[in-house]
Amino acid sequence: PNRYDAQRVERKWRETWEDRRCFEAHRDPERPKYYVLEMFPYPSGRIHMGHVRNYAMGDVVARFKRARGHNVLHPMGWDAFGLPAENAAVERGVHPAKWTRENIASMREQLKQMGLSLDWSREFATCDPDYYKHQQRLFVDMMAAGLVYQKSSMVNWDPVDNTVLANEQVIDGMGWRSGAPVERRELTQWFFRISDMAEELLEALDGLNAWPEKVRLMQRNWIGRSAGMQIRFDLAPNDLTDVSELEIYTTRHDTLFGASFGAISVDHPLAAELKDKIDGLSPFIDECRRAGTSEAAMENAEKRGFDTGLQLRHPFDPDRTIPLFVANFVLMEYGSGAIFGCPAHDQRDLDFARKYGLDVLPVVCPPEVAAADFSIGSEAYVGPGRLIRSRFLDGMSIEEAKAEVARRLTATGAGAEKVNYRLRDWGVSRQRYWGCPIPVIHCKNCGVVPTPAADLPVLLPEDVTFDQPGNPLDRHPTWKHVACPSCGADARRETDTMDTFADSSWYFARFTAPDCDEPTDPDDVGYWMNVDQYIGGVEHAILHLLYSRFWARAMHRTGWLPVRAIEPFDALFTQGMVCHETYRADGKWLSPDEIVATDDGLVSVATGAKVEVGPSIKMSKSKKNVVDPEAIIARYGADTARWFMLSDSPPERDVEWTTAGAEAAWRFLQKLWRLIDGAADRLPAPDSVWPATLSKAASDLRRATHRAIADVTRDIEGFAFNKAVAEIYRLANIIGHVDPEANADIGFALREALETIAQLAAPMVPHFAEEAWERLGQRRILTETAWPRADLELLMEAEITLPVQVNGKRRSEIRAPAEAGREVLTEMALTDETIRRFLGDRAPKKVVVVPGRIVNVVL
Ligand code: ANZ
Ligand code: ZN
Repeated sequence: PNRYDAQRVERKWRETWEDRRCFEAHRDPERPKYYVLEMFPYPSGRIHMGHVRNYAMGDVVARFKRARGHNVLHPMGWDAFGLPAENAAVERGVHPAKWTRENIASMREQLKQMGLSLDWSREFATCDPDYYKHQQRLFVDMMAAGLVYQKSSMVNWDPVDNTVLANEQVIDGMGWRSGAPVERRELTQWFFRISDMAEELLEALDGLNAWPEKVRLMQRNWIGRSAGMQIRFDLAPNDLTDVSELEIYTTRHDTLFGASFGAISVDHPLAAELKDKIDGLSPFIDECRRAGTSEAAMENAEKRGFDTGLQLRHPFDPDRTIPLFVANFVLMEYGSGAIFGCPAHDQRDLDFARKYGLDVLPVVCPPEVAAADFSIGSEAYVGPGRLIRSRFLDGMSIEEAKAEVARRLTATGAGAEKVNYRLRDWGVSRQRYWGCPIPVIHCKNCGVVPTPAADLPVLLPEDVTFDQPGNPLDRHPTWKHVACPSCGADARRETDTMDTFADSSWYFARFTAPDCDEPTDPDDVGYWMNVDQYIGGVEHAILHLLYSRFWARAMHRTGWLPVRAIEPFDALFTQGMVCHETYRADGKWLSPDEIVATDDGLVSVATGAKVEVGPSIKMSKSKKNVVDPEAIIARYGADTARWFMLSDSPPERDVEWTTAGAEAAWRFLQKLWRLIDGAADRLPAPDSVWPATLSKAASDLRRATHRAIADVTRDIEGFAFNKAVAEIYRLANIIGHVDPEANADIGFALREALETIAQLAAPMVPHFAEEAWERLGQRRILTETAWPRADLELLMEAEITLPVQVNGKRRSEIRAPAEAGREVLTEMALTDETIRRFLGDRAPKKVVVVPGRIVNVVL
């Protein structure tokens, strides 16, 4: 018998597919289109097991849909701009373009080894001028549509390197290279007006039924709609400022009588005005700013305030005043950058009040508690209840009190109901080289002038240096000096580049016509969009998907996407992670190939020290628990890697990579090959005419085959790839027990079973399946063959109805496979709804089964 040689077979079929251009997509109005996309990779240099899992899943879908008659688009590209390339330039002196191109070249080779049914003719990288040119065009169009603007905002500033840092370059508040404490600085930056679409982006989530509920929830929380009030507080006269009132935002206006202080953000205009007039305020503000700009940094920082000495008047009681603080926990970008604090009903306010000795005035009393007995200790009360100590609100529920406060304040003009969103506008300016240049020109006469479409792309210059900190574009000797397109005067190019999230916010649309000389082609984008199935990691559940949804809308408004493509991704699947055990010896992490099994257990290859085995966690370089896909493919072939990835756990859950599992997958393919290879020469020729009647053995096999077709089809459609794999194992097992000599007609059923198993396994192990198909004498390649159809009649016959009795009386009936044995029938009878209800918690004494006839439960 021929041993199955994965390396040879896989190379052969990849070449065949490539020669026949099997996976190049073309518009075809005759067939239903299907666009399947996996999140494109960042070209870090090597593919990892997470990629293997992601792309194997996408490939199952693509191959399955193709076999089912869909016109499939399944493209691949590279999310190629970004910081690591620049870091490589700084650290190793290699140009970001060269580093990126080389990484792409090696990762492309690795991906090709996986035998993915990708349309490589559509490949692009986001750093291709031919891609970012169109991104610049979209930016300019978005500017014209009012979706882009400039404003001054805070950035992370490294005071030693004199450079702006991305959030990921700030580690525990320190600059990643300098180690110096990072400061917040104001800088003029570009923004996308995503907050304008907050309501739309929120509402449309309801329609995305084929998205995981948890992702929709994360998006909802990120958008963070909150309905509250904007309320005016007057400032008591003072000699520090002429400002006479302050707008605050609250979602708990019911607690207004519990207010015991007011607070403004350190970035509030009033704080800026008071800064140099009050001793100690300026250093306080500087210190707060040093804590970093990220929301998380502000959330986690200790709550601190500075008493300005100013007083706010209570809106319902001008004689009552509360102190005004400048506080580090009030964000300028949310609401109005000013709050009133109600310590009794907000934990943060309570901590603050305890720290600064402020009043704690409970105004919402929990149900079943007497107002007189109610007091606040170290925990704020945030539950439901009735209003107390609140004059005209007393006795009302929270909702009633909110309505009453809203009514009164609106009537006097002191307040207005307001919806706020947590979602802020998207700052896209990066003071970096390796990104898409923002295509605008600053002219002293004309202001900001967009680069005319005819002058695009604004190319990144190649001759840049990384020997000093800061933005290489900014210090380039000539690049930024241009003539104003509008008046011809000497002008300056924008030296900021776009956040790389912009690059990945519309690539899916570009794949529909990657060579078009405009951003999209109406026919192509109209035919292919939306993406029918998007697959990727849950780590992109918020920003990437939200930004893509925003761009889709922006592209629609600017005419680059047809109406029905406003939501870019019809269905979304988020796969789990790939995990592996961790190993430690001599106090160091060891990789799986630095250890070896001995009689005394696992030891370190280098030192012989005993290895401690840790839990299975996400593969990561820092824990060294990574397995290199290239090594696995070289050893077992791509099919084995794919099969194991798909077989072990449900796709949405984490999977643990083990050597034993990979070997088992390999052995299964070997065994299946022996079955096919051993039988192939003894089977009736393909397409021979079946005998008129079949023996029992042959019909049983047929039934198992068609059951497998029905089940695998259902499982792939439902993203239950592990179950599909299990069905294939089961069918293989049945085939393995068939005696080819049993009957004259068994060969027909056996041929059908073997052909079917090749077809069903093809989405997962495509090279193997092609080889098996060919070995079975088929001339047409499997990739160009339609998916098998289950003969429903065969399956119907296969099910019978059995009566179920309890103590001899008929109580219910079950539908069961005709061949079901005692165990299966017992279980089915006892789990039948009617019988379960009938039995209650009485345990049956015994169950009498006559297979094919009846089940009797004896109590
Ligand atoms: C008074 C109050 C009393 C509040 C109470 C809460 C509980 P969401 O739901 O997220 O919108 N707030 C308003 N603007 C803020 C800002 N710029 N920075 C920090 N906090 C701000 O949160 C709204 C609540 O967060 C508002 O309601 C306000 O505090 C605070 F018992 O007002 B509340
Ligand atoms: Zn000009």
